[in-house]
Amino acid sequence: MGATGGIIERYRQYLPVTARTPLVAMGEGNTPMVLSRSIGPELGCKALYFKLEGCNPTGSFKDRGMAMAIAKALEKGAKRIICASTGNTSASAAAYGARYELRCIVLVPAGAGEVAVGKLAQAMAYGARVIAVKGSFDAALRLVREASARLDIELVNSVNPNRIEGQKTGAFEIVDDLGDSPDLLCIPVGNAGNITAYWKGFKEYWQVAKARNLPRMMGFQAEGAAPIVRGEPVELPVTIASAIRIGNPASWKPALVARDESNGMIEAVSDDQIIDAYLRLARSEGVFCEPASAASVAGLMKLPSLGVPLAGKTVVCIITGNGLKDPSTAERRARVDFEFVEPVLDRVEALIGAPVTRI
Ligand code: AN7
Repeated sequence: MGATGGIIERYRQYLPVTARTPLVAMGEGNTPMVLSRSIGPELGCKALYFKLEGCNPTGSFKDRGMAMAIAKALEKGAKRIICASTGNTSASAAAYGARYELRCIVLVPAGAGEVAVGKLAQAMAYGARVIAVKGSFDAALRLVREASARLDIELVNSVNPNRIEGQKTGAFEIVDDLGDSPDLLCIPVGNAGNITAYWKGFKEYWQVAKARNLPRMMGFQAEGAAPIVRGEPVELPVTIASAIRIGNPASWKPALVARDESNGMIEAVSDDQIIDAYLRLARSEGVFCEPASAASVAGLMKLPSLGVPLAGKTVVCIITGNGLKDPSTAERRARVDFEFVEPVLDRVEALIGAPVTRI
């Protein structure tokens, strides 16, 4: 693999790669599987892993699918790309657009707090044209679907099948690392592209006997933005996890297929449960993710109460995005005040000199 090798080169035999497909890459994929030291043992899991998708080049899992979508866009000679986004898709599209000289247009919901500041800053730094739609993500997605059909602009949302193709490589990596599928895969669900992609990946590896088993797909939506759980679109979705504040997921049907074929479930977690999991991940595992990503762990911690046994199970939680994307949530929710001190050793010692009794 080249120095910037990524998922296309590594998994090209499983991807829609032709002799004319450029090997788009900037180091996406091959993300760490970190063994849980606290939450997994407490739940009685045989092993719980966090797959750190925040280690991708723009800080989220979107880079896997974006690399593939950009490669196919270049192959067919596209000059412009467009997407709607709650933040991470726009950051990823903007980065690959910049690197491969595609003009990038992103439509984001305009309301305050709709998109985390780190993601907007990224998209703007990469030089994307950022247009704030006075409406929801769902309205923005409807607009870009219509605009890309009418204008000559490549749509790079996950309704583009190449996005799903790229993102399924996350499942391949898990099986390559573990030697088989886990018993359970826990994943946040927003527009539902990623749960669709992972299920496709697990099934494809199983079909070629790279895996003996298939996981149960456990998807989690935020309570105030849980259309799949409720069985109807949510007009005004609300949740602190802005990445998954989506009321009418584009991949609704394939997500139901993933759930049902795998004997899985799609359930809701409250914002309090998301924040508890978010802080627990940071404080007991050293994993700083964005709130939407913590929905996978919040969901896992809820499974015993839903009657799903975890004892002896191998579980993977997809940690979809880096915590630095959304610093204001940590600032507001961590509720830890600074302590101030005079620049004098005695004063510092008075604060921190007591022996440590527990770590
Ligand atoms: C961190 O960027 O939809 O269910 O426009 O950023 O595949 O949508 C982001 C989604 C989970 C949900 N975790 O994945 C967007 C966008 C993070 C995310 C999801 C998103 P899907």
